[in-house]
Amino acid sequence: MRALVVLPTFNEATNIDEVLRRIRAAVPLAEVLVVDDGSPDGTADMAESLGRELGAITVLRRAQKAGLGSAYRAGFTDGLARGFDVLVEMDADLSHDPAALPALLAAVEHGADLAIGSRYVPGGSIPHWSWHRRALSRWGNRYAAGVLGLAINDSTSGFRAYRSDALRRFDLSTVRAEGYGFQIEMAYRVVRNDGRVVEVPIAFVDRVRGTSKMSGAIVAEALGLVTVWAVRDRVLRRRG
Ligand SMILES: Nc1nc2c(ncn2[C@@H]2O[C@H](COP(=O)(O)OP(=O)(O)O)[C@@H](O)[C@H]2O)c(=O)[nH]1
Ligand SMILES: [Mg+2]
Repeated sequence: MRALVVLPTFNEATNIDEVLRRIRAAVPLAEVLVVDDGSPDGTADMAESLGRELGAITVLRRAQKAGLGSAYRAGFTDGLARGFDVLVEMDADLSHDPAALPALLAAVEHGADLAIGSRYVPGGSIPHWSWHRRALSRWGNRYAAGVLGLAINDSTSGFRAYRSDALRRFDLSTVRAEGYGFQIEMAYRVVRNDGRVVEVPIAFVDRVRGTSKMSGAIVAEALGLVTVWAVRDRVLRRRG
């Protein structure tokens, strides 16, 4: 299966070299699409020059920072148009170990429509997190799964592989969320279109270099949207 790894970047100049080399080493046949939102630190130029050295790396340059969800929507639209069979989501900050890519791709090859790199299945872990960060993430996940009726332990994980045909069953441009909400919304759409989700254990490590772009507002967006979807879909079901 032809796979495209979509890598959104904003100011990842300290990580882009290592992450691209490790992706190439882990999955030599996969192509990479870096979606950069005008990083002032020159990430896009570095990615392009690495592309000339390593091959099969393209850079989608967007004018300004427009959010993670919007970067993935643009990257997936491009990957679907170019006919890739599998589209991969991963962070560029090395929190997601490229060595886990073969297991995610194998899960899709064996029939999953969405393979999620999961921290909350046996074998998964988050070695560096404090108990309160862990609790927020764990209970956020339980809340989303509970109200949306999703049998997924880690629907906020951003390390995952989609079968392209599963994404063709709905209109990507109608997916609205940006941060963790985007991950939940995409999983929810796949499930509601009869897609099969498989969770593959991963260890999620904190970034060592560069800074996080996530914020409390993004957590609030996710919780708010999950509640809105749950209420909306309950009302729609009741109306038949
Ligand atoms: N293109 C693009 N990439 C982004 C944006 N926000 C975050 N990213 C990238 O998305 C990935 C995850 O972001 P990060 O800040 O590490 O989030 P965290 O892991 O939840 O703290 C990283 O590769 C970021 O560079 C954005 O607005 N546009
Ligand atoms: Mg990160």
